[in-house]
Amino acid sequence: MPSRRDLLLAAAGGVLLGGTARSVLAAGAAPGAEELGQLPSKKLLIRRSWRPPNYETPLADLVPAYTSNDAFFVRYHLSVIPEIDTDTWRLKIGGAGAQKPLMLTLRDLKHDFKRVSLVAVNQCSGNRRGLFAPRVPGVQWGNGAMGNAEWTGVRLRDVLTRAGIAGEAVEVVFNGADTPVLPGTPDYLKSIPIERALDERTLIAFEMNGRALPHWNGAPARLVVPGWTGTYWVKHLTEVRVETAPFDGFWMTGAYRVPAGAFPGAPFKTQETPLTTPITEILVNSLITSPLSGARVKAGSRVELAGKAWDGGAGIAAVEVSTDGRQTWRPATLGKDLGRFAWREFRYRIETQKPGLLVVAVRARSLGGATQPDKLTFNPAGYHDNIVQTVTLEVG
Ligand SMILES: Nc1nc2c(c(=O)[nH]1)N[C@H]1C(S)=C(S)[C@@H](COP(=O)(O)O)O[C@H]1N2
Ligand SMILES: [Mo]
Repeated sequence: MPSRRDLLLAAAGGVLLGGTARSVLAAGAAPGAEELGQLPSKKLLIRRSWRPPNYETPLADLVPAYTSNDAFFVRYHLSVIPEIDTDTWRLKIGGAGAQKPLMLTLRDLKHDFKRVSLVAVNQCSGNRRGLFAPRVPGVQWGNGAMGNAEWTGVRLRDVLTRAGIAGEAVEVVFNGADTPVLPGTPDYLKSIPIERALDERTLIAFEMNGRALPHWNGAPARLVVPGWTGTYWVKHLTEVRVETAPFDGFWMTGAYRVPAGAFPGAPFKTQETPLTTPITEILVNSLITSPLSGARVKAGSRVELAGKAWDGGAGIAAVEVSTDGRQTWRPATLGKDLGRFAWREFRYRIETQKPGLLVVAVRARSLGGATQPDKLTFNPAGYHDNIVQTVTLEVG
């Protein structure tokens, strides 16, 4: 059997990455509990799979306003992930809808276009899939396949404009440097509608929280599609293609789709079928970061509830808390507005009364009027779990 380190190196495309791979069980972990693991230059994260590397951010690391680069979740579909030499890296811009195909170095990208920064949540479509009942296949993510960061780069629009966009362009396709181990596995390519590609907030980013992108989060440059789920945020970009026909790659037609009409969100017209449509925007959602469910608190005491709320870019209007079985709701205090694609911190002071179990429910509302549902809309891929969040306290 290969050792874990061998697997890690294989996952890194055979490139020696330095640093050690280690894995430990969380202290006092019960059988079946979350296993922690470490990728080079990352801190201990919750390991969901080794190969490809899928690592989730622990709840404690989702407390700060910005998720730190070394704690940010890592999601890959393919296991050959080369470490890219920034000096020889090239980004190719072409496709049937590009009139003047071009090739950019990292230097060109950084110096020839206007630099832009924005704060946005990167959330995997399958975040919380592991909480689905009945269980659905796929990486069994808990709450941490997401994070909030400041992304810095250039507008995709500016780069495409230089390549000359044909009037017939319908989609833009992105490829990254990672490849499958077996030739039968489809390479990871994604497309977005031309309108989304030309949106001024769609970026080719080379920095995260003011530092160069970490290897595992897409160095040297990745796509950032604020408000859309992480699947479109292609890492280790190598090629951008302006296309005049809908892209029919597996990761568009065979994955990351939801039943037609089941969820709100921006349409993706050129990829719709009568039965399914690509997942697009992040739905309004919240996460309670403290207290933890099961916490023991004294009757007649005060407990600070805290967490984050976010959506696909309308922005957060309110977060409401119920301590009486969802009959009455009171507003939480919102923290600093970091931008409409960022998450928003919230706080609420709970006054505990009689001993017993106290269920605290939290729901966010967006400026677009959307709110979190009580019940999960089941879908076979386990996406869009944005139901009302709860913690249960033991008041004694
Ligand atoms: N090249 C490449 N880019 C990719 C992926 C991938 O497998 N390969 N996965 C996507 C998915 S599904 C998600 S959720 C995000 C996760 O971003 P992160 O790993 O930086 O957290 O990357 C996206 N970009
Ligand atoms: Mo994802």
